[in-house]
Amino acid sequence: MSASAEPSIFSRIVAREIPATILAETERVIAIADIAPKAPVHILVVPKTEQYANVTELAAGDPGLLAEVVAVSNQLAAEHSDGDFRLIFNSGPGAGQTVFHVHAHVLAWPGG
Ligand code: IU
Repeated sequence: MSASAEPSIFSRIVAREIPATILAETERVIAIADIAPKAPVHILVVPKTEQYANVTELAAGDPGLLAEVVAVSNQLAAEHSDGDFRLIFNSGPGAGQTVFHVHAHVLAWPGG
């Protein structure tokens, strides 16, 4: 858990405490449809641990887990679009980060 006492929104989704459209799940990662999509395909790929607030912490603390996030993102872009995708990690409130449990935004535009 992060410094805050409450589990993050994503931890609550992992625990099935609140609903989400789950598109993929591994032992360490979950992927959900973003509730406010910014592209025709907008998927969040989230490490199940909320130990890392942002991608810099994740890269430093568990590079293998970051690699798994990228691999799952690639697989989902192939399944839900044509394989091309944009991968975004908002890092910090000034960059638009609102959930401080690291997550990748996979954005894709099927058919270009
Ligand atoms: P951000 O990078 O921290 O701003 O991304 C948070 C994302 O989580 C944002 O795109 C929201 O639409 C999305 N989201 C969600 O999919 N389900 C939720 O219950 C909540 C936020 I709260």
